[in-house]
Amino acid sequence: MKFKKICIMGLGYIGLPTAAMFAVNGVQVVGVDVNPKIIETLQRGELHIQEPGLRIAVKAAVKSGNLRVSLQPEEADAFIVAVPTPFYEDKYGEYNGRKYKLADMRAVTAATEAIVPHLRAGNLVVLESTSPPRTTLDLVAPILEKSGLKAGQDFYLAYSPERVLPGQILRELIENARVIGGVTPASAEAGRDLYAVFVKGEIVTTDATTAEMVKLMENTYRDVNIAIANEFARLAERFGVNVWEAIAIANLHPRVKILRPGPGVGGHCISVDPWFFVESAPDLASLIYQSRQVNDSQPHFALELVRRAAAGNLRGRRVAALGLSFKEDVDDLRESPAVELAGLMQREGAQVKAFEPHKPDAHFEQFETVPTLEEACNDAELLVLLVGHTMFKQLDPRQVAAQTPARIIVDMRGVLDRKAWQAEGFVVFTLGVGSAPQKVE
Ligand code: SAJ
Repeated sequence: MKFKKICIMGLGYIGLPTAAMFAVNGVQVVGVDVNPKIIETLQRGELHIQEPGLRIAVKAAVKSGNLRVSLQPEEADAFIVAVPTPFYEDKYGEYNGRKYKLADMRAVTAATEAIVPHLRAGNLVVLESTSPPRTTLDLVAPILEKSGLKAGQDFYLAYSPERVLPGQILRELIENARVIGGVTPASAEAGRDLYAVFVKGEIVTTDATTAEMVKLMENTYRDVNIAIANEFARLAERFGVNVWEAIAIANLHPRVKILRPGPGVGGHCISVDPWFFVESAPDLASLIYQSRQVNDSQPHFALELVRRAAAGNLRGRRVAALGLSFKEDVDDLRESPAVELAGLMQREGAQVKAFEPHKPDAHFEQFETVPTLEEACNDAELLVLLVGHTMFKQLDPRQVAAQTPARIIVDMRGVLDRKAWQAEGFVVFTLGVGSAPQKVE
């Protein structure tokens, strides 16, 4: 199948780069978003999100004459839905005393409904948003069929999850393997033809529900793996062991790959997607539920380490919080455990000054933010490294010692060279590093 014109619903971290990719590869793209501010920003030639290489890609797409943005969809050969699927802040499900989060599918519903008046026989519709299993069949298909056309017969319908890593979206969009699940084999094939326009990685076709499950399984696997790393960190502290050393040695085993402990799991994928399984089958997903509990409670475990570093009491202590994003080298602060921990420290009575190098103008109600490292550190008593940004990994302890009166540093990411910092007079507390003596008494 050949696609001359497509409509992409949702111009966020996935929709916008995808729109740019199609446009620079010769497809006419109408990028649609319901937020007028986003449309205005893009029309001015500016971006509302930061992602390496995205500015250049969008510029090239606009210059090619193939990318237009609009508040409304219009007739096209294919429609891609790439809108957010967060969970409700105020609604929960419950199973056997376990409270679980519920997916908010309103954006998917609204975007799909907006397509209906423009849907024509022979069109392809692809859902990309991460969704609970069976969403394509049970939610999207019935809405689209209000057009009078039948999914799989009159139009093609497929699910193809985005699986790109924030910070590397453009490269991964092109190079990653892509899975396309059709409600019929012909729908999957139509999806393959569409994405083959720019995807260089392998394109695997399957059915829609399998593709939905694949996406959730990938992120759930990672969440469970990080949960066990976090539990190992807790155990290591109890036993007086350095978890980083222990994990590095365990990972030398050819069939072991333990991920990294940290102050918690954030972002809008790994900390969200496992809930889609729990919500869809709470009676079966108990390990997944338990892992979510471990990772969600990790900021509190990390707070305990800061408390210890402050000799048991944070009240009145001046704390420099280094990094706020949900992970290293990105500017995304959504669902960030660093933000949560900074808030927890402030709530414990500390005077927190937080610095996020990738968003120096970030603002929060719960604690103070400052635009430079110097301002965060110049009167601090405690430095707490929350995010393993390259910039922080490269800090020279001697230079930092000259900029701050603090001589205590807490490393939540296991990225600082403990000996080098100790040599400059710092007392170093690292998450997952126990202090119990390791010799026979
Ligand atoms: N984290 C750890 N320890 C680790 C790895 C990560 O604590 O060893 C934390 C990070 O600090 C962060 C969170 O987990 O707070 C998530 O970070 P991430 O790098 O694991 O994942 P995301 O959310 O940036 O992107 C993931 C990716 N999924 C997988 O690697 C299986 C990406 O490929 C997906 O496209 C993305 O989710 C998504 O959109 O679903």
